[in-house]
Amino acid sequence: MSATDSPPATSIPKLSREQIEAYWLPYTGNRQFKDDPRIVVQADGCYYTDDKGRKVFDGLSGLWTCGAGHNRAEINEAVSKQLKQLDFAPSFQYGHPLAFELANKIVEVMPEGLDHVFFTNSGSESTDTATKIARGYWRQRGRPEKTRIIGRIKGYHGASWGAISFGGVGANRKLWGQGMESDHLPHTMLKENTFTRGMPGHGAYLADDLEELVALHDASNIAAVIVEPLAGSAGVIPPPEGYLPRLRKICDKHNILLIFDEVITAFGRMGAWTGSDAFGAVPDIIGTAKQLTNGIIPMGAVIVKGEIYGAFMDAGGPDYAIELPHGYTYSGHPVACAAALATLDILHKDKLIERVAEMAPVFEEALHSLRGSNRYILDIRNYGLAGALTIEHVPGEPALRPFQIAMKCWEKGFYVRYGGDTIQLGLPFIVSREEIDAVINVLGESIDELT
Ligand code: PXG
Repeated sequence: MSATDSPPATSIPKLSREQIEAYWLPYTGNRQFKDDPRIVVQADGCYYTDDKGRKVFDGLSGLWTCGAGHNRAEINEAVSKQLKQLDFAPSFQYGHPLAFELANKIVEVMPEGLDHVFFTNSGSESTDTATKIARGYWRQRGRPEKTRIIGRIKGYHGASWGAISFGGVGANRKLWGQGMESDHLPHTMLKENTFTRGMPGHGAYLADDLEELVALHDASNIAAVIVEPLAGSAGVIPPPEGYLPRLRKICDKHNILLIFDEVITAFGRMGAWTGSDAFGAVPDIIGTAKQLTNGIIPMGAVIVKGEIYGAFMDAGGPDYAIELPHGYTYSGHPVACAAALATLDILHKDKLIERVAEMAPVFEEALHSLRGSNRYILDIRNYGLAGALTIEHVPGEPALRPFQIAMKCWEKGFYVRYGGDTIQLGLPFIVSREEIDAVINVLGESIDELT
């Protein structure tokens, strides 16, 4: 892999306690962190360098973002070239060439029929946009009462008011309550599926719960169902075989739009361009972010079927009128477009989607080798280059052991994600067999060291 040389990390001054205090970190235990900060100062390939000069393996590709590896020369060059060419362009009422080029390149790798792209800056904005488009679609089609969004328990769709409502993470609602009308399908983690490799065999029937929710709310009040094809931050929950096609069928039967939140699954992590491709079901709307720019510039994209785009155009009034009163100052930012184009180019040129598919069985074998030999592992799940362990709770403290395990890994030079009662891995697409073995060994050792 070619990477540009990066400057030495030694020139970075150490942060004082006061400097550490001013920053309120997101989704972080700030008090613990500030007592024992974990600071990274440099990244290259599959590795970070921390402020003590240690090399740390990146076991989550940043935050599921940097599959092509850090410090990719092609992306860096595209970004710096773009900064000199056109550093910003207004996206309301004006355009620039890269946004059109990127929209076309994205459509090329999306399932057939999803052929219009709306740009956002994050996963939260993508799911907000997708659900707003779904509600707006029904209004434009003369069905204004179709407003409710059905999510799934354990689903994570971001931090916006909408996403904490149709998302299924209790902790996100504890402080803020429910922001919009929604309801939830059951999650698909079943006892009989524990330690399944890849897609579990049981649970397609759980899609039928949508029929129950239709009976409760009536389809006339439901705009859309939103699910992650593979639930990521809940702890890597691959869909049961047949589940997503069944959900698609029930949505069709009741005229409910189906949205896939592909913020983690799009652009390669599943060993396919999308989760839709990997799992054999085509939604009406796909939301993406993260891997689109290899994480280096914030950007997301929402891709919709022509029929949905058409509904807004048909109902748009005079042709100078705005059909969708929605957008962001930084939608289609030229520098983000340059980063995304270079990223897609790398994914194609280096055959990274194929590489994920090739390395997935190696990762699966290594991850599942932890079964039995280590205490506290209640389940192991994986698909593509995503995997997770469920860790037995300390009574009343489900998140304690995963935190302790991740800290031990960090001390040993490995960054893994801890969340709830899970440990998650989202390996870089360029990971080697040796690196897979190394991260799994360290994970096993760290679990064994727990008291
Ligand atoms: N949808 C999905 C499926 C996500 O995973 C979002 C939306 C929100 O994206 P933004 O860009 O607004 O943060 C996410 C974000 C983890 C982890 O460890 C997952 C996310 C973020 C940070 C950590 O699993 N997902």
